[in-house]
Amino acid sequence: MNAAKSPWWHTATIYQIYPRSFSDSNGDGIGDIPGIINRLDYLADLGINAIWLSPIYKSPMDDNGYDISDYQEVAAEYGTLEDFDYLVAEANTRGIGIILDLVVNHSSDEHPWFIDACGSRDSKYRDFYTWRDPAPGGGVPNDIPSVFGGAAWSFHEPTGQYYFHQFTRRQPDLNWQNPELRESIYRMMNWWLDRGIAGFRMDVIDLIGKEPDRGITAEGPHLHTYLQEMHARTYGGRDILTVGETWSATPNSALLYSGRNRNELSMIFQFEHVTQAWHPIHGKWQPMDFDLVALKEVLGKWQLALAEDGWNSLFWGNHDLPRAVSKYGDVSGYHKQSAKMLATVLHLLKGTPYVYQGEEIGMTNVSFTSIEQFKDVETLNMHRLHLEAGLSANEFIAGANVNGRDNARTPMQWTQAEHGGFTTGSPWIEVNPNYRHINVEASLSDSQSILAHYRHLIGLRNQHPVIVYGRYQSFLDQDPQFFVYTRTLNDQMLLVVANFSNKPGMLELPDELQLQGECISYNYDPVDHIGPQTELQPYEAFAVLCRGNK
Ligand code: TEU
Ligand code: CA
Repeated sequence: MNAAKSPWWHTATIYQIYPRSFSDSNGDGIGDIPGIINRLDYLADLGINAIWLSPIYKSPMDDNGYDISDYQEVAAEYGTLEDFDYLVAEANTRGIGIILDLVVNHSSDEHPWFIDACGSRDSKYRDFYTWRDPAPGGGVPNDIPSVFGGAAWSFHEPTGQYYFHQFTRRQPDLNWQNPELRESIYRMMNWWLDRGIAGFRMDVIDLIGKEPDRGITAEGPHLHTYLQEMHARTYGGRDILTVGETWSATPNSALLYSGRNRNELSMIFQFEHVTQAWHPIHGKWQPMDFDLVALKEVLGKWQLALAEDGWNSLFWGNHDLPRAVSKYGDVSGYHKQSAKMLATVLHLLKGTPYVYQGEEIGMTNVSFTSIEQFKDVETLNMHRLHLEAGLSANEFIAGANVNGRDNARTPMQWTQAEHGGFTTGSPWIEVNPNYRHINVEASLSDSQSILAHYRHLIGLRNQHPVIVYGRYQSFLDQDPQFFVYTRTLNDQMLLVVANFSNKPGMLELPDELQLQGECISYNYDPVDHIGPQTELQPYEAFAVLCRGNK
Protein backbone atom coordinates (compact mmCIF):
# COMPACT_ATOMS: atom_id res chain seq x y z
CA MET A 1 0.00 0.00 0.00
CA ASN A 2 1.45 3.39 -0.98
CA ALA A 3 1.85 5.27 2.31
CA ALA A 4 1.10 8.55 0.50
CA LYS A 5 -2.47 7.44 -0.23
CA SER A 6 -3.02 5.55 3.01
CA PRO A 7 -6.19 6.32 5.01
CA TRP A 8 -5.88 7.78 8.52
CA TRP A 9 -7.05 4.58 10.15
CA HIS A 10 -3.95 2.69 8.96
CA THR A 11 -1.89 4.43 11.64
CA ALA A 12 -4.72 4.98 14.11
CA THR A 13 -5.45 3.30 17.43
CA ILE A 14 -9.12 3.16 18.41
CA TYR A 15 -10.45 3.20 22.01
CA GLN A 16 -13.79 1.56 22.76
CA ILE A 17 -16.04 3.14 25.38
CA TYR A 18 -19.05 1.32 26.85
CA PRO A 19 -20.86 4.53 27.92
CA ARG A 20 -22.86 2.95 30.75
CA SER A 21 -19.65 1.97 32.54
CA PHE A 22 -17.10 4.64 31.64
CA SER A 23 -17.68 7.77 33.74
CA ASP A 24 -20.75 9.05 35.60
CA SER A 25 -20.95 12.85 35.84
CA ASN A 26 -24.25 13.27 37.71
CA GLY A 27 -24.20 10.63 40.43
CA ASP A 28 -27.01 8.42 39.11
CA GLY A 29 -24.64 5.43 38.92
CA ILE A 30 -24.78 5.33 35.13
CA GLY A 31 -21.98 6.52 32.86
CA ASP A 32 -22.88 9.39 30.56
CA ILE A 33 -21.63 11.67 27.76
CA PRO A 34 -20.59 14.57 30.01
CA GLY A 35 -18.58 11.99 31.95
CA ILE A 36 -16.80 11.00 28.74
CA ILE A 37 -16.08 14.66 27.93
CA ASN A 38 -14.48 15.00 31.38
CA ARG A 39 -12.05 12.18 30.44
CA LEU A 40 -10.98 13.36 26.97
CA ASP A 41 -7.64 14.72 28.21
CA TYR A 42 -6.84 11.28 29.65
CA LEU A 43 -7.61 9.69 26.27
CA ALA A 44 -5.65 12.33 24.35
CA ASP A 45 -2.67 11.66 26.65
CA LEU A 46 -2.98 7.93 25.88
CA GLY A 47 -2.55 8.89 22.23
CA ILE A 48 -5.64 7.24 20.73
CA ASN A 49 -7.05 8.67 17.50
CA ALA A 50 -10.73 7.80 17.70
CA ILE A 51 -13.33 6.56 20.17
CA TRP A 52 -15.81 3.80 19.26
CA LEU A 53 -18.84 4.58 21.39
CA SER A 54 -21.11 1.63 22.14
CA PRO A 55 -24.73 2.73 21.58
CA ILE A 56 -25.80 6.05 23.11
CA TYR A 57 -29.27 6.14 21.51
CA LYS A 58 -32.71 6.12 23.14
CA SER A 59 -33.37 2.55 24.26
CA PRO A 60 -35.24 0.55 26.91
CA MET A 61 -31.76 -0.83 27.69
CA ASP A 62 -32.90 -4.47 27.56
CA ASP A 63 -29.52 -5.13 25.95
CA ASN A 64 -27.86 -1.95 27.28
CA GLY A 65 -28.55 0.05 24.15
CA TYR A 66 -28.19 -2.62 21.47
CA ASP A 67 -31.98 -2.34 21.29
CA ILE A 68 -32.72 1.07 19.85
CA SER A 69 -36.10 2.78 20.06
CA ASP A 70 -35.03 6.08 18.43
CA TYR A 71 -31.96 6.11 16.15
CA GLN A 72 -31.75 9.91 16.18
CA GLU A 73 -32.16 10.63 19.88
CA VAL A 74 -29.64 10.25 22.71
CA ALA A 75 -30.72 8.09 25.65
CA ALA A 76 -31.79 10.46 28.43
CA GLU A 77 -29.60 8.67 30.97
CA TYR A 78 -26.57 9.35 28.75
CA GLY A 79 -27.37 13.02 28.02
CA THR A 80 -28.66 15.06 25.10
CA LEU A 81 -27.89 15.63 21.42
CA GLU A 82 -26.24 18.89 22.49
CA ASP A 83 -23.99 16.89 24.84
CA PHE A 84 -23.14 14.62 21.90
CA ASP A 85 -22.33 17.53 19.58
CA TYR A 86 -20.15 19.01 22.32
CA LEU A 87 -18.37 15.65 22.72
CA VAL A 88 -17.63 15.57 18.98
CA ALA A 89 -16.31 19.13 19.05
CA GLU A 90 -14.20 18.63 22.17
CA ALA A 91 -12.82 15.31 20.91
CA ASN A 92 -11.99 16.81 17.53
CA THR A 93 -10.02 19.66 19.13
CA ARG A 94 -7.88 16.90 20.67
CA GLY A 95 -7.46 15.11 17.34
CA ILE A 96 -9.90 12.37 18.36
CA GLY A 97 -12.76 11.21 16.12
CA ILE A 98 -16.06 9.77 17.35
CA ILE A 99 -17.16 6.44 15.83
CA LEU A 100 -20.79 5.50 16.46
CA ASP A 101 -22.16 2.00 16.91
CA LEU A 102 -24.60 1.28 14.04
CA VAL A 103 -27.14 -1.30 15.22
CA VAL A 104 -29.33 -1.90 12.17
CA ASN A 105 -29.77 -5.66 12.10
CA HIS A 106 -32.61 -5.13 14.56
CA SER A 107 -34.38 -2.40 16.48
CA SER A 108 -35.99 -2.36 19.91
CA ASP A 109 -39.58 -3.61 20.19
CA GLU A 110 -40.27 -0.10 21.51
CA HIS A 111 -39.24 1.53 18.23
CA PRO A 112 -42.27 3.36 16.69
CA TRP A 113 -41.78 1.28 13.52
CA PHE A 114 -42.34 -1.97 15.43
CA ILE A 115 -45.16 -0.58 17.57
CA ASP A 116 -46.96 0.52 14.39
CA ALA A 117 -46.20 -2.83 12.71
CA CYS A 118 -47.81 -4.64 15.65
CA GLY A 119 -50.92 -2.50 15.29
CA SER A 120 -52.04 -4.16 12.09
CA ARG A 121 -50.96 -6.54 9.34
CA ASP A 122 -51.62 -3.57 7.00
CA SER A 123 -49.24 -1.23 8.82
CA LYS A 124 -46.87 0.57 6.43
CA TYR A 125 -44.08 -0.59 8.73
CA ARG A 126 -45.18 -4.24 8.87
CA ASP A 127 -42.61 -5.19 6.24
CA PHE A 128 -39.81 -3.38 8.04
CA TYR A 129 -39.74 -6.61 10.04
CA THR A 130 -40.11 -10.31 9.23
CA TRP A 131 -43.51 -11.82 10.01
CA ARG A 132 -44.57 -15.40 9.27
CA ASP A 133 -47.69 -17.52 9.91
CA PRO A 134 -47.31 -20.40 12.35
CA ALA A 135 -45.98 -23.62 10.89
CA PRO A 136 -48.71 -25.87 9.34
CA GLY A 137 -48.99 -27.91 12.52
CA GLY A 138 -48.74 -24.72 14.63
CA GLY A 139 -45.67 -23.36 16.38
CA VAL A 140 -42.60 -21.50 15.15
CA PRO A 141 -42.16 -21.18 11.36
CA ASN A 142 -38.78 -22.95 11.53
CA ASP A 143 -36.15 -23.95 14.06
CA ILE A 144 -33.67 -21.08 13.73
CA PRO A 145 -32.34 -20.47 17.28
CA SER A 146 -31.79 -17.10 18.90
CA VAL A 147 -28.15 -16.25 19.74
CA PHE A 148 -29.39 -15.46 23.22
CA GLY A 149 -31.20 -18.75 23.75
CA GLY A 150 -34.57 -20.13 22.73
CA ALA A 151 -36.22 -19.73 19.36
CA ALA A 152 -35.59 -16.81 16.97
CA TRP A 153 -39.38 -16.44 16.55
CA SER A 154 -41.92 -14.93 18.96
CA PHE A 155 -45.67 -15.11 18.48
CA HIS A 156 -47.63 -11.85 18.32
CA GLU A 157 -51.12 -12.80 19.44
CA PRO A 158 -53.08 -9.72 18.22
CA THR A 159 -52.00 -10.18 14.60
CA GLY A 160 -51.63 -13.97 14.76
CA GLN A 161 -48.09 -14.16 13.31
CA TYR A 162 -44.54 -14.82 14.49
CA TYR A 163 -41.83 -12.19 14.12
CA PHE A 164 -38.12 -12.95 13.66
CA HIS A 165 -35.44 -11.94 16.17
CA GLN A 166 -31.89 -13.32 16.21
CA PHE A 167 -31.35 -11.86 19.67
CA THR A 168 -33.94 -11.29 22.38
CA ARG A 169 -37.65 -11.10 21.55
CA ARG A 170 -37.28 -7.40 22.41
CA GLN A 171 -34.85 -6.98 19.48
CA PRO A 172 -36.99 -7.68 16.36
CA ASP A 173 -34.85 -8.10 13.24
CA LEU A 174 -35.18 -5.45 10.54
CA ASN A 175 -36.06 -6.69 7.06
CA TRP A 176 -33.24 -5.52 4.78
CA GLN A 177 -34.99 -6.99 1.76
CA ASN A 178 -37.30 -3.96 2.03
CA PRO A 179 -35.81 -1.01 0.08
CA GLU A 180 -37.85 1.49 2.11
CA LEU A 181 -36.28 0.17 5.32
CA ARG A 182 -32.83 0.46 3.78
CA GLU A 183 -33.50 4.06 2.68
CA SER A 184 -34.71 4.92 6.20
CA ILE A 185 -31.44 3.54 7.60
CA TYR A 186 -29.34 5.47 5.06
CA ARG A 187 -31.16 8.73 5.87
CA MET A 188 -30.37 8.16 9.56
CA MET A 189 -26.72 7.39 8.83
CA ASN A 190 -26.30 10.57 6.79
CA TRP A 191 -27.91 12.54 9.60
CA TRP A 192 -25.18 11.34 11.97
CA LEU A 193 -22.41 11.71 9.37
CA ASP A 194 -23.47 15.33 8.91
CA ARG A 195 -22.89 15.82 12.68
CA GLY A 196 -19.19 15.21 12.05
CA ILE A 197 -18.63 11.65 13.23
CA ALA A 198 -15.50 9.78 12.18
CA GLY A 199 -17.11 6.45 11.39
CA PHE A 200 -19.36 3.54 12.25
CA ARG A 201 -18.85 0.22 13.98
CA MET A 202 -21.56 -1.97 12.49
CA ASP A 203 -23.25 -4.37 14.89
CA VAL A 204 -23.59 -7.97 13.54
CA ILE A 205 -23.57 -6.54 10.03
CA ASP A 206 -23.01 -10.03 8.57
CA LEU A 207 -26.61 -10.84 9.59
CA ILE A 208 -28.46 -8.14 7.61
CA GLY A 209 -28.58 -10.36 4.51
CA LYS A 210 -30.59 -12.99 6.40
CA GLU A 211 -33.18 -15.11 4.59
CA PRO A 212 -35.05 -16.83 7.42
CA ASP A 213 -37.29 -18.90 5.13
CA ARG A 214 -34.14 -20.57 3.79
CA GLY A 215 -32.55 -20.84 7.22
CA ILE A 216 -29.92 -18.28 6.25
CA THR A 217 -28.77 -15.90 9.00
CA ALA A 218 -25.14 -14.89 8.36
CA GLU A 219 -23.59 -13.85 5.02
CA GLY A 220 -26.84 -14.03 3.04
CA PRO A 221 -26.86 -13.77 -0.76
CA HIS A 222 -27.57 -10.00 -0.87
CA LEU A 223 -25.32 -8.94 2.04
CA HIS A 224 -22.58 -7.42 -0.09
CA THR A 225 -25.13 -5.78 -2.39
CA TYR A 226 -26.61 -4.04 0.63
CA LEU A 227 -23.17 -2.97 1.90
CA GLN A 228 -22.16 -1.55 -1.49
CA GLU A 229 -25.49 0.27 -1.67
CA MET A 230 -24.95 1.62 1.87
CA HIS A 231 -21.45 2.76 0.88
CA ALA A 232 -22.80 4.57 -2.17
CA ARG A 233 -25.76 6.14 -0.35
CA THR A 234 -23.95 7.27 2.79
CA TYR A 235 -20.26 7.20 3.76
CA GLY A 236 -18.66 6.50 0.35
CA GLY A 237 -16.39 9.44 -0.45
CA ARG A 238 -16.20 10.53 3.18
CA ASP A 239 -12.93 10.08 5.07
CA ILE A 240 -14.37 7.82 7.77
CA LEU A 241 -13.62 4.42 9.29
CA THR A 242 -16.17 1.63 8.98
CA VAL A 243 -15.66 -1.64 10.87
CA GLY A 244 -18.16 -4.46 10.62
CA GLU A 245 -18.75 -6.93 13.45
CA THR A 246 -18.81 -10.24 11.58
CA TRP A 247 -18.70 -13.34 13.80
CA SER A 248 -19.13 -15.48 10.70
CA ALA A 249 -16.21 -14.01 8.73
CA THR A 250 -13.42 -16.06 7.21
CA PRO A 251 -10.22 -14.71 5.64
CA ASN A 252 -11.88 -15.03 2.23
CA SER A 253 -15.03 -13.17 3.16
CA ALA A 254 -12.91 -10.56 4.96
CA LEU A 255 -11.52 -9.61 1.55
CA LEU A 256 -15.07 -9.18 0.23
CA TYR A 257 -15.86 -6.78 3.09
CA SER A 258 -12.58 -4.83 3.18
CA GLY A 259 -10.86 -5.18 -0.20
CA ARG A 260 -9.67 -1.78 -1.39
CA ASN A 261 -11.85 -1.90 -4.52
CA ARG A 262 -14.91 -3.43 -2.86
CA ASN A 263 -16.52 -0.14 -1.77
CA GLU A 264 -17.88 -1.76 1.38
CA LEU A 265 -15.99 -1.42 4.71
CA SER A 266 -12.57 -0.36 5.96
CA MET A 267 -12.18 -3.53 8.00
CA ILE A 268 -14.06 -6.12 10.06
CA PHE A 269 -13.91 -7.68 13.52
CA GLN A 270 -13.38 -11.41 13.10
CA PHE A 271 -13.55 -13.62 16.23
CA GLU A 272 -11.70 -16.81 15.33
CA HIS A 273 -9.00 -16.10 17.94
CA VAL A 274 -11.82 -15.81 20.51
CA THR A 275 -13.97 -18.82 19.60
CA GLN A 276 -10.99 -21.18 19.31
CA ALA A 277 -11.11 -21.29 23.13
CA TRP A 278 -14.86 -21.99 23.28
CA HIS A 279 -16.36 -25.45 23.85
CA PRO A 280 -17.53 -26.93 20.52
CA ILE A 281 -20.99 -27.66 21.94
CA HIS A 282 -21.51 -25.42 25.00
CA GLY A 283 -19.64 -22.46 23.49
CA LYS A 284 -18.26 -19.89 25.87
CA TRP A 285 -20.26 -21.19 28.85
CA GLN A 286 -17.98 -24.25 29.10
CA PRO A 287 -14.61 -22.45 29.25
CA MET A 288 -11.51 -24.06 27.80
CA ASP A 289 -7.96 -22.85 28.23
CA PHE A 290 -6.65 -21.20 25.13
CA ASP A 291 -3.91 -22.98 23.24
CA LEU A 292 -1.01 -20.77 22.15
CA VAL A 293 -0.18 -22.82 19.05
CA ALA A 294 -3.81 -22.51 17.89
CA LEU A 295 -3.87 -18.82 18.76
CA LYS A 296 -0.68 -18.15 16.79
CA GLU A 297 -2.05 -20.13 13.85
CA VAL A 298 -5.23 -18.04 13.75
CA LEU A 299 -3.53 -14.67 14.18
CA GLY A 300 -0.92 -15.58 11.57
CA LYS A 301 -3.54 -16.83 9.13
CA TRP A 302 -5.34 -13.51 9.28
CA GLN A 303 -2.10 -11.51 8.96
CA LEU A 304 -1.18 -13.41 5.79
CA ALA A 305 -4.72 -13.45 4.32
CA LEU A 306 -4.97 -9.64 4.41
CA ALA A 307 -1.30 -8.93 3.68
CA GLU A 308 -1.88 -7.52 0.20
CA ASP A 309 -5.50 -6.34 0.33
CA GLY A 310 -8.16 -5.77 2.94
CA TRP A 311 -7.18 -4.66 6.44
CA ASN A 312 -7.12 -6.33 9.86
CA SER A 313 -8.61 -5.06 13.09
CA LEU A 314 -6.57 -6.08 16.14
CA PHE A 315 -8.21 -6.65 19.53
CA TRP A 316 -8.17 -8.87 22.59
CA GLY A 317 -11.36 -7.59 24.15
CA ASN A 318 -14.55 -5.62 23.83
CA HIS A 319 -17.85 -5.20 25.73
CA ASP A 320 -18.86 -8.79 24.87
CA LEU A 321 -15.60 -10.51 25.80
CA PRO A 322 -13.73 -11.35 29.01
CA ARG A 323 -10.89 -9.10 30.11
CA ALA A 324 -7.74 -9.82 28.06
CA VAL A 325 -5.34 -10.18 30.98
CA SER A 326 -7.69 -12.64 32.68
CA LYS A 327 -8.26 -14.65 29.50
CA TYR A 328 -4.76 -14.77 28.04
CA GLY A 329 -2.48 -13.45 30.83
CA ASP A 330 -1.84 -14.17 34.50
CA VAL A 331 -3.64 -11.86 36.95
CA SER A 332 -2.40 -13.57 40.09
CA GLY A 333 1.30 -13.94 39.43
CA TYR A 334 2.37 -11.72 36.57
CA HIS A 335 -0.41 -9.17 36.15
CA LYS A 336 1.66 -6.25 34.88
CA GLN A 337 4.13 -8.31 32.83
CA SER A 338 1.47 -10.42 31.12
CA ALA A 339 -0.75 -7.42 30.32
CA LYS A 340 2.24 -5.65 28.76
CA MET A 341 3.19 -8.80 26.83
CA LEU A 342 -0.33 -9.08 25.38
CA ALA A 343 -0.30 -5.43 24.37
CA THR A 344 3.13 -5.81 22.72
CA VAL A 345 2.14 -8.88 20.71
CA LEU A 346 -1.10 -7.31 19.48
CA HIS A 347 -0.02 -3.72 18.78
CA LEU A 348 2.99 -4.71 16.68
CA LEU A 349 0.87 -6.76 14.25
CA LYS A 350 -0.41 -5.31 10.97
CA GLY A 351 -3.84 -3.74 11.31
CA THR A 352 -5.74 -1.18 13.40
CA PRO A 353 -5.53 -1.86 17.15
CA TYR A 354 -8.58 -1.42 19.38
CA VAL A 355 -8.16 -0.80 23.11
CA TYR A 356 -11.22 -1.68 25.20
CA GLN A 357 -11.84 0.68 28.15
CA GLY A 358 -9.80 -0.45 31.16
CA GLU A 359 -7.60 -2.84 29.17
CA GLU A 360 -4.89 -0.17 29.24
CA ILE A 361 -4.70 -0.32 33.04
CA GLY A 362 -5.01 -4.11 33.23
CA MET A 363 -8.58 -4.34 34.47
CA THR A 364 -9.55 -7.94 35.17
CA ASN A 365 -12.56 -10.24 35.19
CA VAL A 366 -14.81 -10.15 38.21
CA SER A 367 -15.74 -13.08 40.42
CA PHE A 368 -19.50 -12.87 41.07
CA THR A 369 -21.02 -15.47 43.37
CA SER A 370 -24.74 -14.99 42.78
CA ILE A 371 -26.74 -14.57 39.58
CA GLU A 372 -28.22 -11.33 40.97
CA GLN A 373 -24.85 -9.64 40.47
CA PHE A 374 -24.95 -10.31 36.72
CA LYS A 375 -26.79 -7.75 34.54
CA ASP A 376 -26.21 -9.01 30.99
CA VAL A 377 -29.38 -10.19 29.27
CA GLU A 378 -27.49 -12.92 27.41
CA THR A 379 -26.03 -14.29 30.64
CA LEU A 380 -29.36 -14.13 32.46
CA ASN A 381 -31.15 -15.89 29.58
CA MET A 382 -28.49 -18.59 29.38
CA HIS A 383 -28.56 -19.03 33.17
CA ARG A 384 -32.29 -19.73 33.03
CA LEU A 385 -31.87 -22.18 30.14
CA HIS A 386 -28.93 -23.96 31.79
CA LEU A 387 -30.95 -24.46 34.99
CA GLU A 388 -33.92 -25.70 32.93
CA ALA A 389 -31.50 -28.17 31.33
CA GLY A 390 -30.59 -29.41 34.78
CA LEU A 391 -27.15 -27.82 35.10
CA SER A 392 -26.11 -26.44 38.47
CA ALA A 393 -26.25 -22.71 39.11
CA ASN A 394 -22.70 -22.75 40.49
CA GLU A 395 -21.46 -24.52 37.37
CA PHE A 396 -23.05 -21.85 35.18
CA ILE A 397 -21.76 -18.98 37.32
CA ALA A 398 -18.23 -20.43 37.18
CA GLY A 399 -18.44 -20.33 33.37
CA ALA A 400 -19.94 -16.84 33.32
CA ASN A 401 -17.08 -15.59 35.51
CA VAL A 402 -14.62 -16.78 32.84
CA ASN A 403 -16.33 -15.74 29.58
CA GLY A 404 -19.44 -13.74 30.50
CA ARG A 405 -19.99 -10.26 29.11
CA ASP A 406 -20.37 -8.60 32.53
CA ASN A 407 -16.61 -9.04 33.02
CA ALA A 408 -16.07 -6.20 30.53
CA ARG A 409 -18.94 -4.08 31.84
CA THR A 410 -17.92 -3.41 35.43
CA PRO A 411 -17.22 0.30 35.75
CA MET A 412 -13.96 1.91 34.69
CA GLN A 413 -11.62 2.16 37.66
CA TRP A 414 -10.38 5.77 37.90
CA THR A 415 -9.16 6.07 41.50
CA GLN A 416 -9.00 4.14 44.77
CA ALA A 417 -11.97 6.14 46.07
CA GLU A 418 -15.31 4.41 46.59
CA HIS A 419 -16.67 2.79 43.44
CA GLY A 420 -13.29 3.44 41.81
CA GLY A 421 -14.17 7.06 41.23
CA PHE A 422 -16.69 5.97 38.56
CA THR A 423 -19.66 7.46 40.37
CA THR A 424 -20.59 9.30 43.55
CA GLY A 425 -23.84 7.36 43.49
CA SER A 426 -24.66 3.65 43.49
CA PRO A 427 -23.22 1.99 40.33
CA TRP A 428 -25.65 0.12 38.04
CA ILE A 429 -23.30 -2.89 38.28
CA GLU A 430 -20.74 -3.64 40.99
CA VAL A 431 -17.27 -2.21 40.60
CA ASN A 432 -14.52 -4.84 40.63
CA PRO A 433 -13.20 -4.83 44.22
CA ASN A 434 -9.61 -4.69 42.92
CA TYR A 435 -10.17 -1.03 41.98
CA ARG A 436 -8.19 -0.08 45.05
CA HIS A 437 -4.94 -1.12 43.36
CA ILE A 438 -5.94 -1.26 39.70
CA ASN A 439 -6.99 2.26 38.69
CA VAL A 440 -6.03 5.11 36.37
CA GLU A 441 -4.72 7.37 39.12
CA ALA A 442 -2.23 4.74 40.35
CA SER A 443 -1.24 3.97 36.75
CA LEU A 444 -0.58 7.61 35.87
CA SER A 445 1.90 7.90 38.73
CA ASP A 446 3.81 4.74 37.72
CA SER A 447 6.26 5.15 34.83
CA GLN A 448 6.37 1.35 34.50
CA SER A 449 2.58 0.91 34.45
CA ILE A 450 0.58 -1.03 31.89
CA LEU A 451 -0.86 2.34 30.90
CA ALA A 452 2.61 3.73 30.18
CA HIS A 453 3.30 0.66 28.03
CA TYR A 454 0.11 1.16 26.00
CA ARG A 455 0.94 4.84 25.53
CA HIS A 456 4.42 3.83 24.29
CA LEU A 457 3.10 1.19 21.87
CA ILE A 458 0.48 3.57 20.45
CA GLY A 459 3.24 6.11 19.91
CA LEU A 460 5.45 3.57 18.10
CA ARG A 461 2.77 3.08 15.45
CA ASN A 462 3.17 6.71 14.41
CA GLN A 463 6.98 6.51 14.35
CA HIS A 464 7.67 3.32 12.43
CA PRO A 465 6.08 2.53 9.03
CA VAL A 466 7.36 -1.05 9.43
CA ILE A 467 4.72 -1.51 12.17
CA VAL A 468 1.98 -0.19 9.88
CA TYR A 469 3.00 -1.81 6.58
CA GLY A 470 5.72 -4.41 7.31
CA ARG A 471 5.24 -7.92 5.94
CA TYR A 472 4.39 -10.43 8.70
CA GLN A 473 6.33 -13.68 9.09
CA SER A 474 6.02 -16.09 12.01
CA PHE A 475 8.65 -18.44 13.48
CA LEU A 476 8.55 -21.42 15.87
CA ASP A 477 4.87 -21.95 14.94
CA GLN A 478 4.61 -25.19 16.93
CA ASP A 479 6.35 -23.83 20.03
CA PRO A 480 3.80 -23.92 22.91
CA GLN A 481 5.50 -21.18 24.94
CA PHE A 482 6.94 -18.54 22.64
CA PHE A 483 5.30 -16.29 20.07
CA VAL A 484 7.92 -15.00 17.59
CA TYR A 485 7.27 -12.97 14.46
CA THR A 486 8.92 -10.39 12.28
CA ARG A 487 7.66 -7.42 10.31
CA THR A 488 9.75 -6.41 7.29
CA LEU A 489 9.56 -3.23 5.22
CA ASN A 490 12.29 -2.21 2.76
CA ASP A 491 15.57 -2.63 4.67
CA GLN A 492 13.98 -2.65 8.10
CA MET A 493 13.06 -5.70 10.12
CA LEU A 494 11.21 -5.68 13.44
CA LEU A 495 11.58 -8.81 15.55
CA VAL A 496 8.83 -9.38 18.13
CA VAL A 497 9.38 -12.02 20.81
CA ALA A 498 6.97 -13.03 23.60
CA ASN A 499 6.92 -15.64 26.32
CA PHE A 500 3.23 -16.52 26.76
CA SER A 501 3.86 -18.49 29.94
CA ASN A 502 4.47 -17.95 33.63
CA LYS A 503 7.63 -20.06 33.34
CA PRO A 504 11.02 -18.71 32.29
CA GLY A 505 12.41 -20.35 29.16
CA MET A 506 15.38 -20.58 26.81
CA LEU A 507 14.56 -19.27 23.35
CA GLU A 508 16.65 -20.59 20.49
CA LEU A 509 16.15 -18.50 17.36
CA PRO A 510 17.29 -19.41 13.84
CA ASP A 511 20.47 -17.75 12.52
CA GLU A 512 18.47 -15.25 10.47
CA LEU A 513 17.00 -13.83 13.69
CA GLN A 514 20.26 -13.65 15.62
CA LEU A 515 20.69 -9.93 15.23
CA GLN A 516 21.61 -6.58 16.76
CA GLY A 517 19.28 -3.62 16.74
CA GLU A 518 17.35 -1.00 18.66
CA CYS A 519 15.07 -2.34 21.35
CA ILE A 520 11.87 -0.32 20.84
CA SER A 521 9.71 -2.16 23.39
CA TYR A 522 10.31 -4.36 26.44
CA ASN A 523 8.63 -5.30 29.73
CA TYR A 524 11.70 -6.37 31.72
CA ASP A 525 15.07 -5.05 30.55
CA PRO A 526 15.83 -3.86 27.02
CA VAL A 527 17.18 -6.53 24.68
CA ASP A 528 19.13 -5.26 21.68
CA HIS A 529 21.23 -8.31 20.81
CA ILE A 530 19.90 -11.79 20.01
CA GLY A 531 22.35 -14.68 20.17
CA PRO A 532 21.84 -18.42 19.66
CA GLN A 533 20.03 -18.66 23.01
CA THR A 534 18.01 -16.02 24.86
CA GLU A 535 16.66 -16.60 28.36
CA LEU A 536 13.16 -15.16 28.68
CA GLN A 537 11.49 -14.31 31.99
CA PRO A 538 7.82 -15.18 32.62
CA TYR A 539 5.66 -13.21 30.14
CA GLU A 540 8.71 -11.36 28.86
CA ALA A 541 8.13 -9.59 25.55
CA PHE A 542 10.39 -7.33 23.53
CA ALA A 543 10.75 -5.89 20.04
CA VAL A 544 14.05 -5.21 18.27
CA LEU A 545 14.26 -3.00 15.20
CA CYS A 546 17.10 -3.72 12.76
CA ARG A 547 17.96 -1.44 9.90
CA GLY A 548 19.99 -2.53 6.88
CA ASN A 549 22.35 -5.51 7.46
CA LYS A 550 22.07 -6.99 10.93
O1 TEU B 1 -22.86 -8.93 19.52
C1 TEU B 1 -23.09 -10.04 18.65
C2 TEU B 1 -23.12 -11.26 19.46
O2 TEU B 1 -23.78 -12.19 19.15
C3 TEU B 1 -22.28 -11.28 20.70
O3 TEU B 1 -23.13 -10.90 21.72
C4 TEU B 1 -21.68 -12.64 20.85
O4 TEU B 1 -22.03 -13.48 19.80
C5 TEU B 1 -22.17 -13.32 22.08
O5 TEU B 1 -21.92 -12.48 23.17
C6 TEU B 1 -21.41 -14.61 22.20
O6 TEU B 1 -21.93 -15.31 23.31
C7 TEU B 1 -23.41 -7.70 19.11
C8 TEU B 1 -23.11 -6.71 20.22
O7 TEU B 1 -21.69 -6.55 20.32
C9 TEU B 1 -23.70 -7.25 21.49
O8 TEU B 1 -23.34 -6.44 22.61
C10 TEU B 1 -25.20 -7.28 21.33
O9 TEU B 1 -25.77 -7.90 22.47
C11 TEU B 1 -25.60 -8.10 20.09
O10 TEU B 1 -24.82 -7.83 18.94
C12 TEU B 1 -27.03 -7.75 19.69
O11 TEU B 1 -27.03 -6.42 19.24
CA1 CA C 1 -24.84 9.51 34.93
